[in-house]
Amino acid sequence: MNIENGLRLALKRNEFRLHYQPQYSIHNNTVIGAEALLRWQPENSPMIPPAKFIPIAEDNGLIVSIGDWVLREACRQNKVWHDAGLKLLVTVNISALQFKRGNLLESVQAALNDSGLEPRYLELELTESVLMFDTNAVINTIAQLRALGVSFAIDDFGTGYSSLSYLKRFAVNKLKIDQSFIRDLTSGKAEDTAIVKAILQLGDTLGLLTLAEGVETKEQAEQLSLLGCRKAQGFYWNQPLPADEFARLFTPDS
Ligand code: G
Ligand code: G
Ligand code: MN
Ligand code: NA
Repeated sequence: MNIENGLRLALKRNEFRLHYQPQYSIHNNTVIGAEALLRWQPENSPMIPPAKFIPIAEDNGLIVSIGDWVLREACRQNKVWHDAGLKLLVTVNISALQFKRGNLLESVQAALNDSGLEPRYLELELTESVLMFDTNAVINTIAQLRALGVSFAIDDFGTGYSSLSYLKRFAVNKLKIDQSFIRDLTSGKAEDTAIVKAILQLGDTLGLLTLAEGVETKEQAEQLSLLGCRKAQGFYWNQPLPADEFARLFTPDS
């Protein structure tokens, strides 16, 4: 079966899973959140990575119903963690088509209502592709969801074309510094340090939170801390983990 046909059946067959990458407060090394990352495990075949199937789902429109499932599952799981005393933010990646074709406001409201998760524990990650079209519709949807208490992050910040103008138009809460800037932070190249500093300062000035993505080494984490960056995620701490492994981070001896 090809990927497209398989994708059509995958929701019905319950073949999607979410993995969760912990997000840390750097200065005290505590987990403050979890980025939900979609995984597809077709029966009797190897896992298909998101880079292989998300672009196809975006092309054929399936990302709208898959995205609804992701929202519901992330909220459901986070409510379970909350009820167990783990009060974390869960962050969910949103595709442009979910704004365009789906009704994101209704989808998010349904996921929150049905799970019982408080809206302030859900954050939506938007990329430039979302922010690039139908500005007014996106601005309105963001405003309505913000009014509910849901927060927004710009993903992969610093890549793409006109990120700075977005900050004026879209009422987001957080900038996720793209991993490409973190990679060379400790290699002695002045440029990446300067860019990371500039993004952190921009966040401070505009009252936006900042989080560094793709931290892979202790040196990078320390350097970020010195630069005043307070939040981060990356392989240095953890890969994206299945929900049960994620929860075990908090009860290491079980
Ligand atoms: O873990 P990684 O290989 O998980 O993810 C690869 C890419 O797929 C990333 O760009 C990530 O943002 C995207 N991605 C992962 N999960 C989702 C999802 O639920 N929805 C959308 N739209 N993109 C996702
Ligand atoms: O596009 P987005 O930022 O949502 O995608 C996150 C992607 O980055 C996922 O594929 C995730 O697995 C990957 N990722 C997370 N931490 C690291 C890291 O430290 N290094 C690298 N190379 N990739 C990472
Ligand atoms: Mn992301
Ligand atoms: Na990113």
